[in-house]
Parts: sequence; structure tokens; C-alpha cells
Amino acid sequence: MTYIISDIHGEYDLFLKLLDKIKFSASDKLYICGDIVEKGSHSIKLAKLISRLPNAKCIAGNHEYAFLKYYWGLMQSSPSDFDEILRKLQAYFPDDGYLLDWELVDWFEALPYYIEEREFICVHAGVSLDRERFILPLEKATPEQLVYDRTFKEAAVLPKDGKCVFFGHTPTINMGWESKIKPYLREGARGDKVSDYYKIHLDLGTWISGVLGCFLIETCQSFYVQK
Ligand SMILES: [Mn+2]
Repeated sequence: MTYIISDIHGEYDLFLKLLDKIKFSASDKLYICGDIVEKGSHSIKLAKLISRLPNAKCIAGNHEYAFLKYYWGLMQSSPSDFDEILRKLQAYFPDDGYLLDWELVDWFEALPYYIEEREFICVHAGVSLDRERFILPLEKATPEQLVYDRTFKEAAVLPKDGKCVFFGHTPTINMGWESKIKPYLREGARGDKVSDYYKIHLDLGTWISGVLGCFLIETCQSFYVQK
């Protein structure tokens, strides 16, 4: 089975609870739409776990991107003092930054900013559309566009392409909905396959709501756990 999740934000225990609930196994796949770090208190513990899951594919969100920009700035100002740079990077995560090592820094740096599969796209904040509402080529988008997009979350922004776009970044409760995954069904579609949806909004504002959820591609079901 193939699951998609976003914006775990350091909620390590809740993430494990969710994996337990869906009985996540070596034959399953997990896509993570960014923002695994900050807000919650186990950013690096969570990132380490995810980096070692062979069947998980993760992209960068704005929180990973901001961390990388800080890292790149340090590398420019004192490129040879690696011990000092690592100390500063560890201090970036006040709760469990001491767990950060160079291997994980390299893992963050290698994260893609989107994933495109046959039936769906994973992005953190959103994709840009042309005037006809078709998705502009993803390989031409900048990281900033993909991790900070402000308009894609709006209900009226519905891409015409046949692929479903999974995104997070803004908690659904900030848009006046409940802490539930918000699917946007195409007109006349039944909703039993992922391409029946224009887009699916995954960010449940876990650090505020205490709810974490994921979407199952094959059956279009959502699963939730609560603190
Ligand atoms: Mn975000």
C-alpha cells in the first residue's frame, strides 16, 4: 500500500503511532510532503528515522529549506571550520539538535522539492498554474515557489491536469475546516481512485490540533491518530 503524509513537524511519537495504526510494513511505501522538522520537539530524531526508512520518499518543505539556507550561509562565511559549523547547525534545533550529524545534513541537502509519479504529484506548498489552469513544468519551478506558494491552497485553484497534487504547508484548520485531510473531487468523479481528485490538502496543523493523518492511495481512505 502507498501512503502520503505531510507536516509531521517533529512529532516523533505521533508518527510512530500512525505507522502502527496503518501497520506500515516493508512492502508499503510512504511519501512525505515536507516540513518534518521544527514546532514539535523531536525534529532530528524524526528526520533520522525517516532518512533510514528504505521505503519512504521525502521532499523538502519551507522548514527544511530555511535550515539549508542557514547552512549554506555558514559554509560561505567560514567554509573550512566544519566543527564550528556543525555546532551551529545543532544549535538551530534547540530540543534535539545534538543528534544532528553530517550524514543527516547531507540527507537534508539531497532532498528533492517535488516528486512526480504517474497519477500524482507531491509538493510542499503548491504548484504554479498557467492561465488555462494547467500545471507549469515542475522542473522549471524554483524551490521558493514550491515550498512557499501562497495561492495553491485556495479552494478555487484546481489544476486541470489528470494528476492529483498532494500538498501541505497550511493547516486545514487555518482555512476554517476541521483537522481532517481535505480532498478536492473532480466534477462527476466517484473518488475511488487518486486521479479523481484535483488536489488533496494534507496539513492537519498537528502541533496545534494534536492530530496526524495520512492518505492511502490505493483506496483513497484517510487514517488519523491523536495525541
Ligand atoms: Mn510549511
